[in-house]
Amino acid sequence: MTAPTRRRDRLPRPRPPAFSGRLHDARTATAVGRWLGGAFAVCFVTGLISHYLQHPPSWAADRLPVRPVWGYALSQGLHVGAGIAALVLLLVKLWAVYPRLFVWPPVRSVRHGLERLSVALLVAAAVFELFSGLLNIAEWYPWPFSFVPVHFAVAWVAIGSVLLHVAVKAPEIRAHWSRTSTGTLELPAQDGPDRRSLMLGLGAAVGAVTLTTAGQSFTPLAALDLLAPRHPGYGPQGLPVNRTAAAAGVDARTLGDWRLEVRGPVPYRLTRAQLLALPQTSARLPIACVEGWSVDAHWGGVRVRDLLERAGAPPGAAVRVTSLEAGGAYRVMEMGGEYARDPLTLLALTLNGQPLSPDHGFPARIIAPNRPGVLQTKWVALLEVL
Ligand SMILES: Nc1nc2c(c(=O)[nH]1)N[C@H]1C(S)=C(S)[C@@H](COP(=O)(O)O)O[C@H]1N2
Ligand SMILES: [Mo]
Repeated sequence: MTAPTRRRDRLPRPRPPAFSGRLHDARTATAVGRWLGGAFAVCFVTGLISHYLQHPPSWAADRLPVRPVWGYALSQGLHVGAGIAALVLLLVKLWAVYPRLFVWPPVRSVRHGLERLSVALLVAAAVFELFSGLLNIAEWYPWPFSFVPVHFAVAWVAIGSVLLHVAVKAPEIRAHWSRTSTGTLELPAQDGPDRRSLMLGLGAAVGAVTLTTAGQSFTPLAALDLLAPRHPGYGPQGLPVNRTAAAAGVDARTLGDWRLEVRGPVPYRLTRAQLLALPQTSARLPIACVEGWSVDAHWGGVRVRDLLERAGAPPGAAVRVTSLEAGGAYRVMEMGGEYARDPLTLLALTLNGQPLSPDHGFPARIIAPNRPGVLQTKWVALLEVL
């Protein structure tokens, strides 16, 4: 038997890892990076849509687009879908470029140092955006800050550092964009079976996570919806619920003898029976949650514009809606004139032909076209003409 000490003597001395594998080259980084960049662009644009529909600047508040009715459902489905695909793409991209983390010396010049710093910022912002978004769709908030403003702020850091990265890497991206170009800057860039397998594997992984999650907002794929936290058909009356009546503290005691109160030039109050006696409208509209699930449903109730007119509101007036709920971020909601006067914007009393269940907002809730789910206020107590 050889003594362990002697064996160690014969081994070569450890050297820093040498990465000569072709898959860690600029061609792979470009091939994966452009998909990742595309996914980030989709996330950023749809994120802005979501933000400005929820927090419009005052000049736009009365002019938000109310059609197509499914616009927000599509936008939010793309946001979450592209984010989930980007998780896979980001992991492969980081794997492709990680040898660069070991370059020696770590900083060669001021320019090189700045470039590495910008990459560190890019990676940190991208990882934060994708993982915080993933935990948000799972409704898990293991952090001390409020998700929405931080996710929104870091999105600007992420998109800014993506643009900077693309600008800095433009020569390499150009050289390696097409499969046939030979990379003059680094390793030869012809594709071999290895890179093709990597890209095929990546495509298959992205396809698999997309197919098994898209069903939460794209109902034709509901049967494949295995990995998404939501399933379109699960929940009371066939519709998911984010905040239950119990969680919102709405029960028989809070309801008491409920009446809808409408404040305006001619204030009034109506019982549910009186509301049901008014002209009823039905509409097929989606609930499109910011967490990426959407479900179409048949809603029945009274047009908000009829209720506002009865209160003597001028045409096109905006309205503030307050829920019975005692607290919570979605207790009070404002609705611009474009929504308030839309014939499809309802104070809904029924869902799929049945009275609203407590979890869907009994006795009455708001449903409006092309609007984020967070603004579809449940357990409505008060409408105020603004
Ligand atoms: N008062 C009140 N309304 C609310 C909420 C809430 O927390 N409180 N949650 C909103 C959110 S985030 C969504 S997605 C929809 C979901 O409606 P549903 O539970 O009927 O599916 O209700 C919205 N209305
Ligand atoms: Mo939501």
